[in-house]
Amino acid sequence: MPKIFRDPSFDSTLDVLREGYPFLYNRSQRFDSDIFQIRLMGLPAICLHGAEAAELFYNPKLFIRKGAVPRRVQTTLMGVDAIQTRDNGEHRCRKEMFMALMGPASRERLMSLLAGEWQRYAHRWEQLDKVVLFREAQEILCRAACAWAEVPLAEDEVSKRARDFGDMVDGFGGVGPRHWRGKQARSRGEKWMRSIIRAIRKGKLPVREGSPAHTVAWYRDADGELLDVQMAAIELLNATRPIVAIATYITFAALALHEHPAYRQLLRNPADDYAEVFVQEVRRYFPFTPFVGAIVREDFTWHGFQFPKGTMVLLDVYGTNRDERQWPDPEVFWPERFRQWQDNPYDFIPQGGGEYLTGHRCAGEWITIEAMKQAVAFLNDGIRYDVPAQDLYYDLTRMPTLPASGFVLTNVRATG
Ligand code: PAM
Repeated sequence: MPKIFRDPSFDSTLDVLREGYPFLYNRSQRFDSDIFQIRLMGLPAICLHGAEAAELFYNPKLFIRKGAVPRRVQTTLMGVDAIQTRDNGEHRCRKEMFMALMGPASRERLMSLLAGEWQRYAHRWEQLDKVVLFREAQEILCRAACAWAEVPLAEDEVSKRARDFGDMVDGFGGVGPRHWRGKQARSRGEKWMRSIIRAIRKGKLPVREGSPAHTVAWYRDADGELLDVQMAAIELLNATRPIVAIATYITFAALALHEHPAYRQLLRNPADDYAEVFVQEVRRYFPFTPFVGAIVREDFTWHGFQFPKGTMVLLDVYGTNRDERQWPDPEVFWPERFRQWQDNPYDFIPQGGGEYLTGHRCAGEWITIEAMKQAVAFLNDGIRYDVPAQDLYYDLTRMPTLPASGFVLTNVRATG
């Protein structure tokens, strides 16, 4: 029986933080293998890379999520015991609730709210000396996400709530102050959402049936019970915060437009949906999620390698999106590569792979793609702007990462 190659390092926890996104990718290349083992926080972890391994990882019969998400990620990004950590019928039932919010009419409503906000902000930006796109996009997305979810948001709360959503995301790979900021943002966010859930259930806050706030507040879990107020608050954050997180991809899309201005013309061709391949390449090329984890459900073997029950398994998201077998010249930004892509749910996994309903693939992936296409069209044609000298470097050892300046625009003129 073949043995899984072990990284000679005694424990890799510090190396993960030191190397950041390419940690697993570096090793899969160094060991020339799609599977190897490390020790992480003192425990063995089997690491997987590439499409074939992703297909294994996303088989819900072989893996569970309970116990796979570090507590520090739950207390900042996702919420403790939220859908991302659930399995079996419990996960399926809750995922149906999230997917019910992702239908065409609901997505269209969100996109139309977003379109209005981009227009409004464009006129505001004309009065400003400079605009930090990342921060402004977070506010725009926060306003639209709350309006879409029917979560009331007073004008004087907007920047604070947008910042809190952002800090929850920013906390997932942070230690020290960044982690604490993420935790505090989550505490405030959960308190806010608890008050909304209570108000809806007491009939004090009227919300439309089918809206995200109504759906979460009145959702009955697999056991037929309403979620407790805290869990409902966590899941309402899970329906809204990831929309604000799209600001990261929008900022990277602005960077791509800046670094490859030739695409501006191609994006204007009405006969071609070039925006689709452009935003897919942004999601492939620029880093967001470094890896995801799961736990082996029962002993099994794969290609003769043993996976003992209870072992932590990590899937290399960053490296799978630059696997040369599927993505030749992975370090070249080249949207046309997506013309040939066969929609394989395992070789391109920026927001997870596999199935939406039965698996842990991000429910908001379609929203992400549509919001990015809209933002790219807006940056290309909705405004004119200058990009002054600034620090556009994004540090791969920081998770999540972003161009250091947040992408500054000056001399903004709205075209509409
Ligand atoms: C959201 O949920 O708001 C969308 C953004 C999610 C992106 C990151 C997902 C990260 C998942 C696991 C990360 C573990 C990394 C730990 C690094 C030390």
